[in-house]
Amino acid sequence: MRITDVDVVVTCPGRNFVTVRITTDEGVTGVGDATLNGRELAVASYLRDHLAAQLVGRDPLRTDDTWHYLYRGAYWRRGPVTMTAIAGVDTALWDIKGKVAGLPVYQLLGGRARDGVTVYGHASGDTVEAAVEDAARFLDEGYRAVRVQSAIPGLESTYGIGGVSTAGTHAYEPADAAVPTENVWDTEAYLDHTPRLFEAVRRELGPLPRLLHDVHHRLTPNEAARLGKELEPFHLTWLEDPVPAELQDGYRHLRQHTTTPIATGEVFSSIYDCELLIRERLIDYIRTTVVHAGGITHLRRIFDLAALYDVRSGSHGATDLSPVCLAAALHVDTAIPNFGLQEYMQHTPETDAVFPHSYHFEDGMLHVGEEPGLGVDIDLEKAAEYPYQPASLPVNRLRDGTMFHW
Ligand code: CS2
Ligand code: MG
Repeated sequence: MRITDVDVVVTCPGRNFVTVRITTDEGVTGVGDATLNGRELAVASYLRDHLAAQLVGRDPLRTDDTWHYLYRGAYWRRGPVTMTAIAGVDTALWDIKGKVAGLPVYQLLGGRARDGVTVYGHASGDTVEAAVEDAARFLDEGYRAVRVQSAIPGLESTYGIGGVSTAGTHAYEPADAAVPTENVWDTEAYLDHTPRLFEAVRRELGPLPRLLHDVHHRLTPNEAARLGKELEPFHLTWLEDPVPAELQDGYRHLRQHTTTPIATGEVFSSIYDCELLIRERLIDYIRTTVVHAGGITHLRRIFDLAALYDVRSGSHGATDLSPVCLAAALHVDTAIPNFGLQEYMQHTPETDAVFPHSYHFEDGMLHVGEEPGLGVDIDLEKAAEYPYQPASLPVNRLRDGTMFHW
């Protein structure tokens, strides 16, 4: 069997997605997500202009050799653009492998290790009361875990609150989408408010629901240690991205001061970005994803390393990761021994129509389909109805205008 065509489809059903579609000489096709929010065209060009010609003629079943061919062959290794491009190709090849084998991909990854994939939803609110109410709604819908974010008094906008599309992710304002909107941030206001949010959530919802919170890279290690300590009475399942992840030494300080579980990794693109955090048990959950960490081939290596150190998976699953990524993630989540949680922000109906899939939500869990491959595809006609729209994520400044972390 040989690869004959590598197509890169950019479509924007409410937000941009990049999909790799690989065709073989025996007519088998596979799809892979290659979306990098706000930098989509960089990945599309990497695939179209630098990888496609190298892939035609290759044996699609040689997934490991192809992965190393693209990783070692790039010379300029790692980074989100390179690893997202490799991820798109790798995921499409695993889809083909499953179809050729006549098995759902999780069967090729060790078989079913659990009945379903426990997910968490995103509760939020402009006030603490609204956030508590929203969290209760998710629990009523059967979710067994919920992330809770609320607006910060005195701040016009806060990550994860308001200004979001119906899909619950970051709305694009087409008028100025090419230029990021600027938000204002105040760390002290956030640190003062957040313990009160979780005090209210636990008072109203009780001690059992699994609660998560995303700091979104905005604290120093000492500020994060303070927040972690103040949240200890509320027993979070995880505090996410407490500090920017470049200087990982900061996690040692954090770990010395709080038992609040830590999750990070959605911005990581390789095992080398998280090896120290895992090996020193500085985190409890690793959030790397199929689409941004080199595909199924590399992600399973990260999770296998994590399993050695009792670190569990907690893959990112915002709506800027397409249903193709989510379907692939669910196959990995279904098979690995150290599964923790899977993020699940529901895509819009338009997105689901562009990416027909067989996974489904039931009883607080997502369940993969049993058909050969990943159980997801791209409807090329529908995708063509939604041309690319320039879009970028917001940026953050402090009240004095200092450029900060978004
Ligand atoms: C967030 C994401 O879901 C999360 O945990 O960190 O929504 C993140 O902001 C976006 O995926 C960025 O594109
Ligand atoms: Mg996050």
